[in-house]
Amino acid sequence: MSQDSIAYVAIGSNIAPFRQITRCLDLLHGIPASGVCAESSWYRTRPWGIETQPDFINLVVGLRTRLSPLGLLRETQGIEVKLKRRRGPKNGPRTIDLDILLFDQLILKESHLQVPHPGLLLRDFMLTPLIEIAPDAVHPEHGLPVSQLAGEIRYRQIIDRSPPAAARDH
Ligand code: PH2
Ligand code: MG
Ligand code: MG
Repeated sequence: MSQDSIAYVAIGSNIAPFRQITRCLDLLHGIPASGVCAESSWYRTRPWGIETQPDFINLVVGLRTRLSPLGLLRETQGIEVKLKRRRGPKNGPRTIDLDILLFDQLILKESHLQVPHPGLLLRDFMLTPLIEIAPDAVHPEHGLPVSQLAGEIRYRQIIDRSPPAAARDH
């Protein structure tokens, strides 16, 4: 299966996050021509952007896929729709948010899809779970493994790292 691509997708939720992320992972396992090959710990994180909203749960999954980047984007957007994501204020509360962080070594600067994700190196809630599951993944714009780029982090939102059961909604 040498034509497979490897993509890393960030997941975030701060509305019933335990339930939403559990359902989201089920749906990610069902994406056609793809398979989940890695899943990070679940991180409890302080909200970035708008601070007066509940804490988030963030994690990153690795996918092996034969889809194109746009094909994968359509699938992740389909999952957001299924999980009743409503477009609210930018950086505001959300039932689910799926962001493609890396797709092989591709660099895409489309208005609707930018890869690597422009926030990847700045936000610990994207970079830290990625380093956990794929320390050797190379960031195509820096030409370095992500494990060597932690010094780029500007926003430190992680409170702790918990097993899924400890992140259960109250
Ligand atoms: N996502 C945002 C805005 N702020 N804060 C945290 N902690 N985690 C997120 O995933 C997040 C955020 C916009 O997508
Ligand atoms: Mg996002
Ligand atoms: Mg998004």
